[in-house]
Amino acid sequence: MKRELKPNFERYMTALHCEEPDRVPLGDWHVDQRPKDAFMGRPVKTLQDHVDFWYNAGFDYVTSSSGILEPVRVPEGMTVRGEGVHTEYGDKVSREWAQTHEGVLTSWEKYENYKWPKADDLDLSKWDTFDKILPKGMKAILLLGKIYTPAWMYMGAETFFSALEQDEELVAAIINRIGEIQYQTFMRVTEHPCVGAVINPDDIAFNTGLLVNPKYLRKYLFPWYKKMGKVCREKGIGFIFHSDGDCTEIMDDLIDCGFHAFNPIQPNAMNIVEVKKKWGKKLCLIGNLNLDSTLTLGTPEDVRAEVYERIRTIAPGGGYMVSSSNSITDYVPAANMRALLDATYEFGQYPIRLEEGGIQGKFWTSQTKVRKTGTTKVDTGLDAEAYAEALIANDIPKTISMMQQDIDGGTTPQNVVSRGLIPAITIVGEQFQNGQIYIPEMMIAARAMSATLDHFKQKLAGQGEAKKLGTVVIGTVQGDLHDIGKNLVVMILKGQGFQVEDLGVSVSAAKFVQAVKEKKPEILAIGALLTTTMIEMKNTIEALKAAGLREQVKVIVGGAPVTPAFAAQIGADGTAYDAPGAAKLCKELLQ
Ligand code: B1M
Repeated sequence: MKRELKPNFERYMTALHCEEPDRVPLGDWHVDQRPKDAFMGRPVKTLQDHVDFWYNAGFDYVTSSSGILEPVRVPEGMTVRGEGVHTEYGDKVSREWAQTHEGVLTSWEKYENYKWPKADDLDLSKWDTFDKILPKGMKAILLLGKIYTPAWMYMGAETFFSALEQDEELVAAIINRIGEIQYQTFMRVTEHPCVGAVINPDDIAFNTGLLVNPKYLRKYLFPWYKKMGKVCREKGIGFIFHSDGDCTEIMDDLIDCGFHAFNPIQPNAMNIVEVKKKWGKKLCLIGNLNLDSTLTLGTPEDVRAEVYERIRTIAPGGGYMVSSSNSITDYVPAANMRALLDATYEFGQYPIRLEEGGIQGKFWTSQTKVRKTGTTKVDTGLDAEAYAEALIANDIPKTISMMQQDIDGGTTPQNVVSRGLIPAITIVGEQFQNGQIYIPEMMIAARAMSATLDHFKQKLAGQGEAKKLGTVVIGTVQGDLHDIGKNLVVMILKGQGFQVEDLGVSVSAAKFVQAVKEKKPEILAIGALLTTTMIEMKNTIEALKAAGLREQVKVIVGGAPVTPAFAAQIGADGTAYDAPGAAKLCKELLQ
């Protein structure tokens, strides 16, 4: 489709103010290298090349990080490298990401001795260039302001989660240090006349809710956002918040921080129609085009149909921009990206008068998870609820003394575990599923349980080694480096009495097969968080079949994009939506 390219950042600002511009603007904040190159038909390398891409693709802006190097980056030696697979661009896409277990800032001593970057040392010269080279009507959008994400990356996710509950002051100090550096950089860059808006990409949520209790966000994070929001409002520039996942709990806080817009409204985490009803008059919505399915697995016609539907339902009245539900990744086919751009121009002219069912195409509507309520009450003769409370509070001495009392009262150590501690960790899991507690509390409870079991190791061994439920070999598939969820599954499985062999991230089908041969597990648990890597689950099952091992092991698959239909289609024995569900499923499969 031939589109008339007339960038006009006023259009973007009008949408940010929740009003109707001349047409619905495009709103993506990041496009990976491969789709950029494919769109331009040449490598996009220089600053001018990047500007050319954003201009020719039909955006009213170019986005950019602050400098050649980010002010706060994942420190040297803390990254792992993995391969992205199954892009349509042929070659393998290598990615580097922060490790989650152990960071570089894990103690006060390390914090004090760390050589922090200074805003003064940054090379911000590209902003002088933008001032000169941006085409008429275009502005630059600064990508800066994340504080929560670098904080956990510096500490390692697991250290960060436990420190929040156990050394809150250290987390506060790290967040403030990062906040200060980000703020100073933000102040320097926003002096440039080319800056039209700031997007703060700080992921604080996942599919079913916030990663941590919002009380911490309100205490340590939002004051920094608010400071930046005030400056943006005073300068008349846009301020946009990007976080994946379900942010329902803090939407009012975002308005209070001064954000004009919220992105990307992931369809399987938040229902955009509901979000529009509740907050659409105060927050412009940018996003919702399904990266899990339509953009990655659908056809250009499907993408066109989804853009049509989003514009039809969300754009009337203003305050909407079309964008993917994360970013245009390497595994979005070039034709699908083009369909998104073209359809936004085709259907986005105001006033919007699109009929329901106006065009055909298969697209995936919002399927958000409905939270469970309540916890299951089981009378085991021991006070499982009190155990659960002590575990969540990380009160190991209390759990130990409760266990000792129950043993003294005549229950065998084995039975205290099966009737007290295991039901307790099940309650903890249900509280997490209900949204009563967050990841740190669940993780701490799982660790407190293993410390308690450790304490009674000899007594349990005296009765014959505590019988393990079975062995689970687990890992994240090749090309996928997400492991926070998988690590939670490991902890809960261990808490429930499974022997767990964790193969880590980016595990090839061959490595899974080898582990099944060597460890002879009852269950193989395979995780993936990327649509493009889910296919590796199927490949692993096929490899097990080829090695003649499929009948010897039950296979479960899981992770945010995995559905029961997908699990059945690839021949898995089951799937679970979350970590407590995975443990329940493993138990069921062994019966
Ligand atoms: Co990424 N990321 N990420 N990311 N990231 C997602 C997953 C995404 C959904 C965000 C979005 O669309 N808005 C999206 C994937 C979309 C898709 O393909 N369907 C995405 C993308 C696109 C990417 C990159 C491609 C971004 C880019 O480069 N353009 C890139 C890929 C890197 C790679 O793997 N090759 C990338 C990178 C990263 C970070 C490194 C920055 C970081 C990962 C750090 C790490 O894990 N070491 C990260 C994060 C943190 C996320 C989000 C924000 C949060 C994931 C998380 O840790 N959640 C995520 C957004 C989201 O989930 N909505 C997103 C907390 C965790 C407890 O939940 O993992 O869902 P979860 O686990 C749950 C359940 O799923 C279940 O139990 C857990 C809870 O009890 N579960 C299982 C998990 N594994 C299971 C296994 C089972 C059973 C249940 O049985 C085997």
